[in-house]
Amino acid sequence: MLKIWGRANSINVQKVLWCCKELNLKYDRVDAGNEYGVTGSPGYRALNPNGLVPTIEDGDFCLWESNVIVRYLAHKAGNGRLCPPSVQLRFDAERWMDWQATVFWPALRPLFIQLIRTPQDNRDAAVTARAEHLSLASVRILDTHLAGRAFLTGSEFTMGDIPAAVAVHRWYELETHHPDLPNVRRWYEHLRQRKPFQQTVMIPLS
Ligand SMILES: N[C@@H](CCC(=O)N[C@@H](CS)C(=O)NCC(=O)O)C(=O)O
Repeated sequence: MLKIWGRANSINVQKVLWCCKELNLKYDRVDAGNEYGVTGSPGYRALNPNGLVPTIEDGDFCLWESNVIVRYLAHKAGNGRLCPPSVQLRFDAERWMDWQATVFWPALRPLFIQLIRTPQDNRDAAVTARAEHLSLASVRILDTHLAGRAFLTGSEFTMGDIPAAVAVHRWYELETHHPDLPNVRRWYEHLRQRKPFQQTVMIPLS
């Protein structure tokens, strides 16, 4: 059976868990990372030299990098769901996955670290303000793109929605200014109705 290493509260693990639930893939998840440790052990480092989560083992095959794991599972088990058969739609989805990893999450992560992981007295107002500004700029990009589209690549839910949506969930959960962004809100509210999203992403931030 597919083995997933990583704590369930990690944004990057959640992408993989959500994808598995969408595809009805069974898996064994092993807690690893932060308070669970494990990731520093020689055995884990042999699987993932970064010492980060998630990592998967699919039989003899080991893979890390959350968005690549989502791509792999969608391609392998999706039968055209999640990973679109159309080359252009597929790379459209991949573009949003890379954008989440290289633009949106680097903007939002400092805000998450400040507001969730840093005691109030130790917070840095300048870091928070900059992260609020940059995060909102990313969410506005999504809002503009989602005008007239149900999902990021068009009418179908794909793997391209997964990374952006886990980050948008965090943005809405954080105590920050949430201006009215009707297209993002509609897309997010739809995703909140999906059971796999409820089961894997809609848990308290920690
Ligand atoms: N680019 C990597 C980043 C992985 C990453 O930063 N994982 C975080 C959790 S979200 C981690 O392992 N943090 C240290 C820990 O949990 O011990 C991916 O997308 O998989």
